[in-house]
Formats: sequence, C-alpha cells, structure tokens
Amino acid sequence: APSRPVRIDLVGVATASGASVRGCGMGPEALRVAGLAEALMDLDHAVADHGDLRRAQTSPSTHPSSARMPEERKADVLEMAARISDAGHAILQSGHVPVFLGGDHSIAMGTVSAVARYCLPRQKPVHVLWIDAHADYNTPQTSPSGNLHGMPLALLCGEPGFDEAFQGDWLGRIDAHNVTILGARSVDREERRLVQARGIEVIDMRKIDQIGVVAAVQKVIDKAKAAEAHLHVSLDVDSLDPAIAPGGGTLVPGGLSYREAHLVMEMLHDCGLVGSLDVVELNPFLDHGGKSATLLVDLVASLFGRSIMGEEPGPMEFVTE
Ligand code: 5AB
Ligand code: MN
Ligand code: MN
Ligand code: MN
Repeated sequence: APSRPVRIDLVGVATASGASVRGCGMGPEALRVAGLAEALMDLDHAVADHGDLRRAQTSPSTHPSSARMPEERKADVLEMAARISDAGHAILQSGHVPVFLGGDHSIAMGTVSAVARYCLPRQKPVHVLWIDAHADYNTPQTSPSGNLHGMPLALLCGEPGFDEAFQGDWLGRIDAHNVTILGARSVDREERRLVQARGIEVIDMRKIDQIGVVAAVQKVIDKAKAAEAHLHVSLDVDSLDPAIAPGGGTLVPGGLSYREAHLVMEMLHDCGLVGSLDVVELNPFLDHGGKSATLLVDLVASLFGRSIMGEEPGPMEFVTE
C-alpha cells in the first residue's frame, strides 16, 4: 500500500549570495529538470511548485567566482531570508509540507525560521537534522571565508557575534540541543570550539564509519520522537561523497555513500516526523550531466516514501497538522 499522501509545496530559492562559488542559484531548475515534482507525484503526493524566489536585479561580474562585494551579498542573503521565511510560514499554515530548493545554504536562515515561527507558538519543538560535510556554525568572527552559507546554524542557534543587520525571525530560534549535524568531515578550528561549547551533536563521518548510519539516525529519530518534535531536514549536496555527487562548490572527500544516504532518507520517511526539507548547494554548472541532481531527486523520493519493494513499514505521519 502506498504511504499516506501529503501535499508538498516546492519553493525554489535561486541564489548564490551566501557562497563564493557561483552556480548554485541554478539549483532549483536542475532539480526540476531531474524530475523532482514527477517523482513525488509518482508516490501519490500532491505537488505544487511555487517557482523561484530571486533577486530582482543581477549585477554583472567578470569573475568566475562571485566578485560582488561582501556587503552587497549580505544584504541579498538577509532580504532573501525574510522572503523565504514568509513563504515557508504560509505553506505550513496551509497544512502543507514545504520543500525548499537552494540555492546556497544561507537560505536555511529563512527556511528554519519559517518552521520555528509556525511550530513554537503551537508548543511544538523543532529539531533540526543538518546533513552536511560542514558544520555551518561559523560567526563573522570565526569564519575563514566570510561566506554566509557557512554560518546559518550559528545564527539560528543565537550565537553572539552577528551585528544588528542580522536581526530577524531567524536569530536564536533554535535550541542548540535540538540540532544534529550528520556527515561532517570539515569543521574549522574555532567553529569546532563553538559547536562543542553549545552541546550540538555532531555525528561525523568517523562516527558513521564506526557505528553505521542506522544507529546514527536512530538516535536522532528517538530524540525527536520523545520530544514529539517537528523534524526539519537540511540536506547539503556536499554531505554526499564527491564521487557520486560532484555538483557542489565546496566538496570534501569521504562523504556518505549512495546506500548510506538512501538509508538515512528511508529511515527518516518511516519515522513520520519530518515536516519540512531543504535541498541545498546543488551547483548544476559543476555537476556532471545531471548526476548529482538526479541523485538528490532520488533521495527526496526516498524521504517521501519510495522504497525498493514498495512495502509500507508503518503509517507516514507528517507533522504539519
Ligand atoms: B556549506 C567553511 N567552513 O565557513 C566556511 O557548503 C565552509 O553550506 C562552509 O556547508 C561551507 O567558509 C558552507 C570553510
Ligand atoms: Mn551547508
Ligand atoms: Mn557543506
Ligand atoms: Mn557547500
């Protein structure tokens, strides 16, 4: 029997302002071309595509990487975060499941704040599963690059060090104890210190090698289940091994394998707690013939109930009420 169908709303965010490598602004379109909506509809879900949020004006750059000024990019990121937050909040209010298509990972400022704005007033705790090669827990002081896609978790957890301009619905909305980072293998020195000080759970690649993804993900699921939480999943393409997902601007060797990644998604589906998703950092300009885009679509399909033998292991209960 098929899983309980839900209504899924796709929101593209065509931006690379949080990154220094350009191209992930094309991510949403590549995911569409790879058949995201069709894959979800094939699982009997209803899908609406809201199109892309994007900057009205694009300024030219002759650089292969973004040559735009950091201050200008920061203003873009913040403006976009506010728009994403409102769009996501409206979707959750309608009882639908938002799936945000990045765009660089700075968009999670807006996506997670949408979830927090919706859930927290309803006494629903928000747990975040951050699947990434990186911790994305830098502040402007600790960041080696200044790129905002390396900072969204710190901002969401209320880390000090962000100036007035960063005021917004995202600031400190998430309790660091409700965050798990899965798949990490590149954490900056100061960033590591902060993550440890705040008690964020990091299931890094070594830990995954040692205990396996099943035990790793089960821990996250058990915790979210006990708290009756809304689980938000933020999937960065660079969590995957570069051999299977070359389409990213910040690749790190030694990532999740094809089956590890699918198993994570299958388990997340079965737990029934996932109520929102980000798919970020896909860079079609660097991808090899749609390889990474196709893999991401298949992973999202697994998260929304695709299974090898079509079995229904239990009721799928999304938490959007
Ligand atoms: B991504 C780095 N830690 O802060 C930094 O791709 C990389 O969203 C951040 O995970 C990578 O610049 C951000 C060196
Ligand atoms: Mn990231
Ligand atoms: Mn990353
Ligand atoms: Mn990246």
